[in-house]
Amino acid sequence: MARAIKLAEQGKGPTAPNPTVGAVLVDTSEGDGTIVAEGYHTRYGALHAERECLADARSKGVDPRGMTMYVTLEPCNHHGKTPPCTEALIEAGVAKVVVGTRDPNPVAAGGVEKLEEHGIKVITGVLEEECRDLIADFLLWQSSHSTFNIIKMAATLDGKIASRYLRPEPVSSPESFARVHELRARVDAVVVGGGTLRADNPSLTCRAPGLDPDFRQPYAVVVTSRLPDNPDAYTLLRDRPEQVILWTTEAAASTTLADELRQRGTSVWPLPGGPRCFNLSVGFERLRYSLGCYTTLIEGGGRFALQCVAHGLADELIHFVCPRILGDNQAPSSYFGRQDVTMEDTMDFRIIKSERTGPDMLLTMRPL
Ligand code: AOF
Ligand code: ZN
Repeated sequence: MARAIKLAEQGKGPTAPNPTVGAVLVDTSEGDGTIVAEGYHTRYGALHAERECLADARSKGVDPRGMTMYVTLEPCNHHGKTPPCTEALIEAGVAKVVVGTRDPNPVAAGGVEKLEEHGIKVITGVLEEECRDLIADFLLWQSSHSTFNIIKMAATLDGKIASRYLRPEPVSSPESFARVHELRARVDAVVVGGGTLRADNPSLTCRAPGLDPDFRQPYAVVVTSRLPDNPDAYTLLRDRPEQVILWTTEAAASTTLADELRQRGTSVWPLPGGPRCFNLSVGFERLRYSLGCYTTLIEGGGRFALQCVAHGLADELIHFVCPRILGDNQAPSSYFGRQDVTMEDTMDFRIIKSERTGPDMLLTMRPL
């Protein structure tokens, strides 16, 4: 199942809003068995993991009859964009199916019962928590149709994301940077606060190697009560104005400056609430409904990130811990903006993955 999860992770991004699913076929005729075929759901509308895995078996001349399939999600039992996976498994003569977690989509569910009716042995709930973590975006989508928002942070050991001079200097290692670009390749929008625009003048593009020729860069969203009156000074607004969305106050959105920015192709969206208390969920909803965004990457700064967490808008935290100490309390922290809080008021997370990226540590977390 762990291997099936690894395979599934490769589909993150292009499968949205479908789940990422992985499957392996195991020949158990000897010992604990060996993996003889693999597959995963590669993109929305494509073959499901089980059918990919069976096709892999066929291409290798492997007969799945009597074998065991491990699949991270309950095989579907419906005619969607593809025919039911249950039918493929029954026809192939698979003897046993091990399922990570049940499908929360009522339309597709029921695969377990269907397989059992056809005499296939089914075991469910293997590495269930990991399999549910794998599809947290799909679970959210099924329950609320909201965007899945990931906060990315890179901070020193003392939690600093820049020096007090706010220069665009790297905090994390080149290996961590490479991971950020992989992340940007699989999200639909990158969201930053106005401070980050002004301090870093970022491009917010994905520059991962080996991008498809038709790769579309994620939209860039900047949240600011002060609209930029010198757009040519900013890489984003100069190079790809039509992919930039400015979230601002209702007052700022109805100025001539806003209209000038719109004439250059940039979108200016008013958000209810004032500066520092924007109703951000209105913006995320509009990203979803107007632009078809499923996943967003929030890339700072610390005040904006805290607002997102405080409003329950952060679904995942990706935090690079860089083994360096700045030691200056005037330098901005990864999360700030609250006052009068005690340890009873912390916002708490669960670490679902920890790994090394060069000299740094990368923690992936979900809100508790
Ligand atoms: C599986 N294996 O690999 C996936 C499943 O429109 P369709 O035909 O692609 O069906 C999408 C639904 O099927 C999706 O909402 C989810 O319930 C299930 N996804 N099921 O057996 C897979 N991706
Ligand atoms: Zn299926």
